[in-house]
Amino acid sequence: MEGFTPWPMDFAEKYRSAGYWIDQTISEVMDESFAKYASRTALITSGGREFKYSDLGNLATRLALHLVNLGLRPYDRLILQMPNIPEVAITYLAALKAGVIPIMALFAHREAEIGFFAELAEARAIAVGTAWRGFDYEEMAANVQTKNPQLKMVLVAGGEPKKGNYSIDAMLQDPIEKRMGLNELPRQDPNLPAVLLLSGGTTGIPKLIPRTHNDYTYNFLCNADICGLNENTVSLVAIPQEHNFAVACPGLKGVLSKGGCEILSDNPSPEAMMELIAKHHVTHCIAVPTMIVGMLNHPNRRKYDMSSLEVILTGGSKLNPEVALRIKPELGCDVQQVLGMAEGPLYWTRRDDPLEVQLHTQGRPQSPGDEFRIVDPVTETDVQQGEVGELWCRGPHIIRGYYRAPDHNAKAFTEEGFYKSGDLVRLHHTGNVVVEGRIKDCINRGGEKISAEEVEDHILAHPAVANCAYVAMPDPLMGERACVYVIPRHDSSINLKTLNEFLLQERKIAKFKLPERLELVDAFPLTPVGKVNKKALRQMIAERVELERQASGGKLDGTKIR
Ligand code: OOB
Repeated sequence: MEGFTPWPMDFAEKYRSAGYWIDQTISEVMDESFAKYASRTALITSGGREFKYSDLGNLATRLALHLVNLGLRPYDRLILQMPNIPEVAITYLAALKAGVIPIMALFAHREAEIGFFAELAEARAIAVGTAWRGFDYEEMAANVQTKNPQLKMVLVAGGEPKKGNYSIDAMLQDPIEKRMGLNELPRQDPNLPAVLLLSGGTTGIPKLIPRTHNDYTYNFLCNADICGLNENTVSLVAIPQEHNFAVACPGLKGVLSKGGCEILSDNPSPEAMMELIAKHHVTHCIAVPTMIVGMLNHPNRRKYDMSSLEVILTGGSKLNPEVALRIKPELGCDVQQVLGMAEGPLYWTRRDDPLEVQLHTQGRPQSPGDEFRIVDPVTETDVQQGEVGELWCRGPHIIRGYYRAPDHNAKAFTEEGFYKSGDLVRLHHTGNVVVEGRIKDCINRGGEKISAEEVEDHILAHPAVANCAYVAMPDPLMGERACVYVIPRHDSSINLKTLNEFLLQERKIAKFKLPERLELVDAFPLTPVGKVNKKALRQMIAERVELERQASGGKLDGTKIR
C-alpha cells in the first residue's frame, strides 16, 4: 500500500518465527470468537442495547457486504467518527471485513480535523452518528465533501439520514447476505495496514498511523493476556471507542478475543461510570487518570457497590502516585498502568508486581520482542542507568513509519527503525520506566493530546494576533490544560472569549483544543538560538497558577471538565 512503511524482511521473519505475527487478519481472529462464544453476551451499551457474539458477528458481516455493495474496495479509507453507540463497534468490525481501512477519528473532531484526514488519506467514505449533543455531523460531512470530491459516501447511524446519505440502521436490517455470498468479501494480506490511528503525540500537524493485521492482532492478544482477560471479564469503556486504548489495548478486540463482555458507555462522568460498574458487575475498567480522580473524589461514591471491580487499567497521561495510592483502599481494586502510544509502544505494570512498581512506574514492554533505549536527545547516546532521556522503541507492534509522511518519518525514526517517542523517561531500578516529561511540543489534557503547532497555526490566523505560543499549564484534575501567550497586533484587542469564538466558528477546530487561559505579553522569552522558550513560558504560567491557588486558599481545584 502506497504511503506505508513495512518492517524490513529480517524483522518480519523474526517476529513471525517467534510467534508474534500469526498471519491472520483481525477479522479472522474475531470470527473465531464469534463462533466460539456465539451465545455469550459480547456488548452491552449504557443505553441498554445488548448483543450476543453471534449477533455482533452477523451484523458485522452484513454491513461489510453492504460496504462492498456500495462500491468500497480494499484499502479504500473510511473515516469512522461516532459516539459510543454499538454501531461504532459494528462499523469498525465491518470495515475490517470489507478490507476498508477505518480512520479512527474522535466524535469531538470538527471540520478542521476531519477535513485534514479526508484530504491526507483521500478518504472515500465517512461514517458518522446523526446529530449528537447538538452538533450536526452530516452537515459537517457535507462541508468536508465540498473540498474533497473523492469523499463520495456519508454513512449515518442512529437515525434517519439526510437525502443522499446512506443509513447504517437500514443496512443492518437488510439481509444482504441472502443476495451476496461471503466470497464477495476480499482476501486480505495480514502484512498490510488494517487501520489508520491518529497520532496525538507528535509535533506539528497530526499524523495517521498505519497498523497492520499482524502487528495490531499481536497488540490486542498480548494485552488481553497481560490484563488477565477471560470469559468472565466485564470491561467498561467510557473513553471514545475509536481510541487505540479502547479498541486494542486490550480494548474491545482484546475482550472479544477472550469471550468477555464490553460495557460501552457514552457518558464518561465518574458517577455514570460507577453506576455501570455496580449494575453490570464490571471487573475491568478502562480509565484515564482524570476519571479515577473523579471517582475517588465523588461525594456519592459509597452509594455504589463496586466490589466486582478487579482492576482499573489506566494510561494516556501520568497517574499521580498519591492518586495511585488511594485506589486499593478506597475503590477496592488493583491498578495496572500503561504507557501507551498509538504508534504501538505499550509498557504495562503487571498485577503481580511489587506495590512500588504498580504505583510508581508506568511499566515495562508488553512483549519480549520489544526493544527500547533511553537516550540523550541531543547526543543521541544512551544515558546512564537511572538518568532521564528520550524513550526510543522498536518491536513487533511498533510502526516503522507514519502514513504518507516521508519527511517527518526521517526525523521520527532512527535508521535502525527505532521510534523516537518524544517522551522523557527514566529507568527504575526494577527495569520499569517512569515518565518524567516530554520533548514533543504537545499538551496532554486529561489523556487527550493536542499538538501545539497545529493550534498555534489556527490562532495566528486571527487578525489581532501578531504571535502566539500555546503551552501546558498544570491542573489538578486534567493534569494539564492549554494556556496561550499572545503578542497582540498594534491597536488590536483580543481576549480568550473572542479568540475561542474565532477558533470554533471560523477555524472549526475541536473544542478540547481551545486554550483555557490567555496571557497578553509584549515579547516571548527566547532560547539561546532565538526560538520561543516554551519551557520558560510553562514555568511562568505554572508559578502564576500556583500563586493564584495559594491566594484562593487552595480552592482553585480546576474541577470543571469541558
Ligand atoms: C495513549 O496513546 P496516544 O497515542 O493518544 O498518546 C501517547 C502519548 C505518550 O507518548 C505519552 O506522552 C502519553 O501519551 N502517555 C502517558 C501515559 N500513557 C500515554 N504519559 C504518562 N503516563 C502514561 N501512563 O495515550 C494510549 C495508547 C494506548 C493505551 C493507553 C494510552
